[in-house]
Amino acid sequence: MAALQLKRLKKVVKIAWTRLPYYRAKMEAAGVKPSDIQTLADVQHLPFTTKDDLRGCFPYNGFAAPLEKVVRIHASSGTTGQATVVGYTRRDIASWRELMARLHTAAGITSSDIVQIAFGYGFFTGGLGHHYGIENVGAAVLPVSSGKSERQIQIMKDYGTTVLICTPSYAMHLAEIMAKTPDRERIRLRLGLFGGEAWTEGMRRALQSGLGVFATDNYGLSEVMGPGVSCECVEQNGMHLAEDHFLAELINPDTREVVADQAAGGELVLTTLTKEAIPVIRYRTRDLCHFLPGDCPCGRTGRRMSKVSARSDDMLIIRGVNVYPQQIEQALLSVDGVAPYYQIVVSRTGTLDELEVLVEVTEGIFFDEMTKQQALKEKIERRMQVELGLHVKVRLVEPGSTPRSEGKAVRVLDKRRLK
Ligand code: DLL
Repeated sequence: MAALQLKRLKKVVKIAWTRLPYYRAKMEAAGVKPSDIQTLADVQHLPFTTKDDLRGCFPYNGFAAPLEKVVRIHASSGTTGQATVVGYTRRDIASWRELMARLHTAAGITSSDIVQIAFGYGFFTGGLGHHYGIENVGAAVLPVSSGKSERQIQIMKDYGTTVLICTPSYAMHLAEIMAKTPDRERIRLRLGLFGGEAWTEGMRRALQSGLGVFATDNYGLSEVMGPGVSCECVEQNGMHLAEDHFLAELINPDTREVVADQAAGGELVLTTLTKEAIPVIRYRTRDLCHFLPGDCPCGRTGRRMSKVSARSDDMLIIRGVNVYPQQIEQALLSVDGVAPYYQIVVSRTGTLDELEVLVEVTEGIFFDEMTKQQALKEKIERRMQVELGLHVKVRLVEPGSTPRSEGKAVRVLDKRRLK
């Protein structure tokens, strides 16, 4: 694998040098040239690529292949600013399809499955990315796309869906609707492949019991391809990286040095090794994770990354304490009686930041007497204090009152930014 990666790395660096002016300028500024790449460790001498670099290439300046070789274009809009455009040559699409089929097979999908894709189809890579992999495995795809949640459930019943693919937050919303559906026994779901956003083990438990599935995680980002960068297998213990297509490093996001202890973790940095249309070198994903030691009992060799614990740019600083939304989710879902629907609200009174979490409770508890509600609220607040080292105000709210997502959930309402 290392020999293959080195061969591919040398090639991609040469291509970037000759065909990507923005990247060549960076290399020249850093004083490195393609011939300096002699070992895999030499990747560390190469400059990073950031989302802003790619935005600056809008729409086609980051393409290393001529447009007539490009057969597909996706884009990631993000919440602010210019979209990042990604292109694929025929070969890129073929590798993507192959990687997706690997992912689906690792998660247990076979040609007998009926797979409902409830990711958005369109510029977002989730829908079409998964679609082609499923076809490659030979299972049947139901290309439903996201939204129209009641209809999603009806389709599951009518078509005998066995696998659901979407974001974990949308899956949670579907679970909620499913709980109220009259003839639930008609639903034959057995697997759930969830990705596109961070989710905790507590959310996995809630999804597995709510939907009656075995749930696995899969990770990717449009800048380097889309889904398919890494995926869990049936061991549910770390995501296998597609190392023949991506070279993965972990860096300390502050010093930008490669971390010595990979098990301790850092920010994931990815270099595409085979992409033709848009090769990306040392892309700073902002996603925090660690690498898992040892081999996976499934028999796949190579490196596994942990679930993504957070995005470095999602970090909230509350009265000097760093808090990630996933830590809040983890603390919350470890308390009995809490439904996995919540919203984080950050506000400022005078100079003081406040963190409030609106937590939906199961119907029984909501209609319980005040003393029981108060006890639960205090229990959650204590758990938050222990886990986050911060006093968090908890407000118990009625079931169904926090926003539901059909794609990626927006968990944080930062009122400080609205002022
Ligand atoms: O979300 C690609 C994708 C689609 C992956 C469907 C998996 C399934 P983007 O819209 O460019 O691409 O967003 C990429 O989403 O940098 C992470 O922050 C986050 N993300 C994606 N998958 C996971 C995951 C797609 N499994 C950004 N766990 C990434 C945690 C994830 N975060």
